[in-house]
Amino acid sequence: MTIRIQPTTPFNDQKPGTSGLRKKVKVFQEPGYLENFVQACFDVVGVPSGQTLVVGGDGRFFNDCAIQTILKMAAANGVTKVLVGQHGILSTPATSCVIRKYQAMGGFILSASHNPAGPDEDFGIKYNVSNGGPAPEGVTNAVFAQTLAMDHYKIVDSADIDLSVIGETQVGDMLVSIIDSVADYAELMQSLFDFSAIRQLLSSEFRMVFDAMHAVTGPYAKVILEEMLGAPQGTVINGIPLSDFGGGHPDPNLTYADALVEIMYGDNAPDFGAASDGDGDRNMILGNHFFVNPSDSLALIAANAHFVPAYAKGLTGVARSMPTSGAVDRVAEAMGIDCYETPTGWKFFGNLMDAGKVVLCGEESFGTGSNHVREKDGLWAVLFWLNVLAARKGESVESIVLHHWQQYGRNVYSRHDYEGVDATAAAQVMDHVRSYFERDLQMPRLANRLVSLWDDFAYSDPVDGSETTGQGLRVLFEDGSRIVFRLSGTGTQGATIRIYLESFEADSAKHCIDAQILLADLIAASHEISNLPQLTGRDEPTVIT
Ligand code: G16
Repeated sequence: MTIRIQPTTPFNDQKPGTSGLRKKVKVFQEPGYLENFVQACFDVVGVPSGQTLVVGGDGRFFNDCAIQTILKMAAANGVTKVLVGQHGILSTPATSCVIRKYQAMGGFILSASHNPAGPDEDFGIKYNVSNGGPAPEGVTNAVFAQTLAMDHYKIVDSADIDLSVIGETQVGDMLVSIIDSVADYAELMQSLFDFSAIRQLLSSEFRMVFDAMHAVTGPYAKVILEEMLGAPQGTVINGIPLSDFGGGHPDPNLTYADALVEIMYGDNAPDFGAASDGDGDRNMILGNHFFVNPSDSLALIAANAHFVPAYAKGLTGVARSMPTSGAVDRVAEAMGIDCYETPTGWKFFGNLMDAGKVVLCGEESFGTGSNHVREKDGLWAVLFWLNVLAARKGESVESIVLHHWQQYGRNVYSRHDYEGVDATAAAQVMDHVRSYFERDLQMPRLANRLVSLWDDFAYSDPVDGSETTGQGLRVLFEDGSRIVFRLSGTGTQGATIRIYLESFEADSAKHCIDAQILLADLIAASHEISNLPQLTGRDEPTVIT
């Protein structure tokens, strides 16, 4: 095996965002761009001898090319064995599952999640560590520093391998094992949930539809829902992964999952609808003419965990990202367990799960998961809901949510996204919020409420003591309401401003009122504090959740 030491020069824009490095495909196709990042990861994490690496992605355009390059670089960097999903396909939670099951050193996940795919769209890469979770900030910061100092990368000159055939082959001295993309993950799901109860539910009058949005979850959903659980053929729609996701935007929300929304809000709608995103870690849950807000979904999952075999013995604790509503906090309080508040990004849950402090985690951004892997997990959430629906025989999704609100009160919640905003204008919006509060020591009254605190959220990891600052501007009101302003860390074009709005409604007579109506005064206040309409020229959010 001949290792080629290829001279290179650094790129200065390889700082990983909320979840890895995401750029346009064209950027990744620049000579050395992918290679520099991969080499920086190997340089930082090191490659002890005898180690296994996992590589897979969501099947988007450039997935297979990137895998061939990574394999040649892994061989040159001394990796002993690589596990690759067949056709280069591994969902993000499945990658986490495989890393953990085979005690691999870590893995590369090739995905830009829900961002559109194709030659002119987005690509992404992130490194997950040996616990199966995204590399923590200490590692991603070190990788970024290393990318700024790159002068060479290592690669072997060998032919591309066939990713379509399950079996073993060699790249240089390194063994490559092409594995079934679904089997390990499906087996894990079977070990967590009451499959026979779900099978019974799916063979009854109950009707469901799962929209894989032409992204990675299709093959997983087909095997698990249709083959293992006996849901009728056709339950999974848009189930074939396409390299451009069929031209769609596989972000499971009310705007982009419009095909599913149409079915679930149409005549003769099914009882249950769900969708997952590009790489299979997000989920959206719908009932017949009913949307479950992701923050509520997390709270409901926690409150109903006793129905699910793997969680029936109780939860040690739960965690949510800061912008996620406090609905799960109320459940945790009632259960007498800890609830942690972390910055946005699944990587912040890893330490808490490894230390046994939390079992369930979730985010407002359609992410829910547990300590079964170290990523959020779209199909897991769908199976959790199905298990709960099977156990609470005959109850609809809507009735389960309304009962939950009756018991705990409703954390009325919404997120307003302003996508593709000019980056300078977005920075001005954030500055305007800061200066609004900095100009006066007195806390103002807004939306008929007294502001009790404003800050830029900072987090001190209770396990390793690491500090993370600048995680979102919070405006907290005396009555528990909140407005949070954050810039997204996952976009590739301009900036995305996210405004998170939350208030609490104890009166069940008001629980059915639309969140946008209940939050109208906070929405108006958010514009007043930030001057967003004037600074960005936008009257309406791009996406409302
Ligand atoms: C990623 C992260 C999540 C985060 C989400 C949104 O999800 O893993 O933790 O909540 O992005 O982040 P932002 O608000 O910075 O855009 P995914 O599904 O894109 O990998």
